Amino acid sequence: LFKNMPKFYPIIDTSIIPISNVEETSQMIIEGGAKTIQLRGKKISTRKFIEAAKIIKSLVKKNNVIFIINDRVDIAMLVDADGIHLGQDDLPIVDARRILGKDKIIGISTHNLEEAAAACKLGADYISFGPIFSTSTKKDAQKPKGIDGLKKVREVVKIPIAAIGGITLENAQDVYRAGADSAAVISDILKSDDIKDRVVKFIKVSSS
Ligand code: 3NM
Repeated sequence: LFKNMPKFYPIIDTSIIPISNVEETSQMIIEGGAKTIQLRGKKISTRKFIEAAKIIKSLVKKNNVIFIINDRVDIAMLVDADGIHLGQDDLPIVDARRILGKDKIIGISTHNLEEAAAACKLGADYISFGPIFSTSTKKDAQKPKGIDGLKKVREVVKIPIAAIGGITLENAQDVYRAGADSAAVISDILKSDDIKDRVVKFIKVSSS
């Protein structure tokens, strides 16, 4: 289980931030007070993914920030990340667990009650659920599930839930009220003119 999952879960997506900005962006996110960071690189080369992962690892290590890598179990092992985040079409949870062992965090994206229940049964440490609101970041995202969709999942899922998809500073409070343990955010952070300040504000909302 992802115990004490941070309530704010920023994701550095290399389709929005070029590799050359990964270091500065991570630094801003950490200085803003985030306690976890995920690296997501859907279309970059393996070499570039590794480069970005090593940059973030060196920063999180100094700052006691939890580091989760999207999809690439091999790269998570290589840089000794704290865990991975899997998609429904990525490595199955059970196989990822066999490779990573019991001490690494394994999260998985879910989009309905069935996927959420299966994730729990298979030993995920947390799930993400979404998209809550409409998003243009994930091109193949499903129809928004809304706050009501989130509440329904909350009713049946005991493990931590990170709400994702279209979450902004303005609507973050709504996902916490609906029972999300965490709010996972890409564009509202990465497209901000002042990333550090935006993170500070998110953390303020998450702890109010
Ligand atoms: N996964 P933003 S929605 C990466 O529904 C991702 O599983 C989703 O980006 C899901 O915060 C999404 O910019 C995109 O909306 C989140």
